Amino acid sequence: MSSPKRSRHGRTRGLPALLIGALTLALAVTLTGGPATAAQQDTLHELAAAQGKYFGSATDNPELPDAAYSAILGSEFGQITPGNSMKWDTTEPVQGQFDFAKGDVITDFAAQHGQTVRGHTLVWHSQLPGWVGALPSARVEAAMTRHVTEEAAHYRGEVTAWDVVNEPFNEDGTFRSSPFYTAMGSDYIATALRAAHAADPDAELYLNDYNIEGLGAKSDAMYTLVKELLDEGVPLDGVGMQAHLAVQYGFPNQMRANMQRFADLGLDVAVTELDVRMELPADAAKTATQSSYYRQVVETCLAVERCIGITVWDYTDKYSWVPSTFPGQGSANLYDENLLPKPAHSAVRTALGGEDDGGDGGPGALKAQYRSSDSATRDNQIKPGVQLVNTGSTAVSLSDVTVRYWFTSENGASSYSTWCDWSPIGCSTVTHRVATAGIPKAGADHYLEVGFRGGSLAPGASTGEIQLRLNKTDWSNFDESDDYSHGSGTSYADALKIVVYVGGERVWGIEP
Ligand code: 9MR
Repeated sequence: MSSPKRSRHGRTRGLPALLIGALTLALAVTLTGGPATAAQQDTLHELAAAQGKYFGSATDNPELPDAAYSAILGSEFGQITPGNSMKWDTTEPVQGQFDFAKGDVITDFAAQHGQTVRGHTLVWHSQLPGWVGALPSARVEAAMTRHVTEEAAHYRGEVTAWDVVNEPFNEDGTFRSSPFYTAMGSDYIATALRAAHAADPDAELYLNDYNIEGLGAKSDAMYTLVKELLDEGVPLDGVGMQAHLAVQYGFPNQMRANMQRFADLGLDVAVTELDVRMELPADAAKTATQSSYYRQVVETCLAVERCIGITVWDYTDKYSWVPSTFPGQGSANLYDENLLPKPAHSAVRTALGGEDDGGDGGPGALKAQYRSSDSATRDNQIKPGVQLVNTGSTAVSLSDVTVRYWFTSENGASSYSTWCDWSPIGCSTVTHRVATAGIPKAGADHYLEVGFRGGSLAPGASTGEIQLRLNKTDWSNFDESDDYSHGSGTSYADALKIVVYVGGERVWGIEP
């Protein structure tokens, strides 16, 4: 059996600076480069990697064009699993006609972002093309072996681990019926593992199932099976515990002891599909339970040496499988539908040894509202109106807060004048400057950064509008129509493209 692969360590992600400015009401700022750097916050994967584990996420091809989504996927996670694109119905929809195009998009994304890939899945009763079920029993083994061989060979060197067989058991621990079980009995599992090993001897080979996280009939069945496979010398490296948890069903029974008994057989264990759903609407109690479940899963994996890592079954509620499968349930993921970290994210961070990121609705729960005070998109000034609202339950110290409005400079001078024209909190308390984006993005090569010299925003309170204005020092024109943060609304509304940071950590909005 090969040794577990550890994903790489040490990537860092630039995060915005906390600015303590001494800027006057109207100040020309000459650009000298990128923004100052603040203390860098480790990603979930970096925190996990420091403990010898990986932290990953499922993803799916239709989600990748969502730039804000893929930016987080590519930076926060060290491992990805394709949610659908390596399944049999996608990869061999017609017998003998293999199509790896969608899965290749996922492995390419991983390669570009220095991530490992868990392959999911070679043999499963679900998402099987109709032709497999229609085969005479005598031809199923050859078809299965061919499928496993072709796919594992195709991804050799690109997939570090395979869920070779997915969900082989019923809840009571009996074998689940499938064309494979019907044709071969439980021997299909050993046959599939041997075929995968022959096709990719370096891949870690897993059996993967749900409701095997705790001690119980189903995990007992998995335990008995893997022990037999190991005794027979069948190539098997690990057990994947999906961990689709729900606050209403309780935390798995003795998860640590259960994980440890598999580890004691010499197997790796991975948490492969973690999410924690709840009956909607979410409330404080359910949210707290959810955070606790996420935290306990992380603590369990950290406590079991052979637990090699955790994969969440996508990281955002925006792309969760839950609402369509369990009507009335949802909010299962670490980030909300606006890609903002939820309390569970803080729970995972702190369990991994990181600092609390303020995603607990406590200090730092701010939102930005915006209106355009300027109907002319092609003149020499940009006039955003911005206000901040404290949506949390604790006061926020404004001197910790920065706000960014992204725009493009077009041609002309590279120095700017920035202005606060009016605000009920007093422009003398508001700082402002223009800086170049560290990595220029479409619609965003510069940003106006607003800060505060002091003051505090009580729960529920708003700063009231801050009327901002900027121009290039040569007064050449802008074209605001393609500016990332620009909007045409003339009354204040929540604005996700205005990004708010507390202590350098993003608490609202989506970066370009
Ligand atoms: O996330 C997947 C979803 O997009 C598919 O519609 C669904 C179809 O069964 O499969 C989901 O992923 C499943 C995974 O492959 C195996 N474990 C359960 C996951 C959630 O259903």
